Amino acid sequence: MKIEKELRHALANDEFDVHYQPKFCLKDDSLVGVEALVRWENEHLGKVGPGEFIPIAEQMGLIYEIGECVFRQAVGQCLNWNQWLDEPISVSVNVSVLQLEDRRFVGMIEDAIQQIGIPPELVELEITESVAQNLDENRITLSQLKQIGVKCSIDDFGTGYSSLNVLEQLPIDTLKIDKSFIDRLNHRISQSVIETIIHLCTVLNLEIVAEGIESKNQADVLREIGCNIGQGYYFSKPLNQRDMSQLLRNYS
Ligand code: G
Ligand code: G
Ligand code: NA
Repeated sequence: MKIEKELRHALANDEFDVHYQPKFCLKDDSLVGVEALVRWENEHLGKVGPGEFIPIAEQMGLIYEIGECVFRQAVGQCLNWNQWLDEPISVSVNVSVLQLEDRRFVGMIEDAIQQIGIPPELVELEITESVAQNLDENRITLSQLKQIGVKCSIDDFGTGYSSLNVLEQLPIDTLKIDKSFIDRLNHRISQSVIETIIHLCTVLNLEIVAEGIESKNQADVLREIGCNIGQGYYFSKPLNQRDMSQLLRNYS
């Protein structure tokens, strides 16, 4: 009950912040992009993680507005970084399927990108596999987003109930392999599963991002089997805006 009560005023009180976790090219260790992750700090509740409050915001019908706030903040910040970086970096923003299925969503993304003035190809939307539950409708929405020029990725791939056919049936650009696969990389069979996914993505012309890399060994194995991009605590945990700016300064 308490979270509900505080959540209702959190947007108006400007209580949401965005942290950023960098993504690296596994071949040359360059920083290629950042994933935006919402953070909430409330004066009565303290810090509440997105795993806890996002499902409640979804139930309360607040996720659309919170998502727009996070999107504008993250995309604006990414443009700012790109104005002084030598090599462009992309920003990816997590999107709940409920946001995607809101009829205002595509228009909001288009307006925000135009108003902020970021090249749309630097923006990616991360959507979970549950997007496949409403395949026909969501395929149309993803096509409209593609028209705008933003990229779309399937997040936490391999954890949901979708089958491989979503990969060919949805107009997506990137597949993010879930941490649970990376955790089991030292097992021969798990490694074969990832190799097969990578092979499939190559055929389908999809970029691959490995999530939750925690050791050098995992990064080495992934590089060897052809995964190009990775993120995880081995490289960096999510950082607040100031620390992310500092990290970028050290890289440029
Ligand atoms: O950052 P953390 O590990 O606490 O994130 C927990 C979960 O919350 C992750 O699955 C992540 O994708 C999700 N999440 C983080 N930020 C956002 C956001 O801005 N929007 C949505 N819909 N989910 C988010
Ligand atoms: O579901 P999604 O992939 O969006 O979840 C992202 C969350 O996963 C981030 O909030 C981050 O805190 C967490 N995360 C990122 N990298 C690692 C990692 O290497 N190990 C663990 N345990 N969690 C991670
Ligand atoms: Na994500």
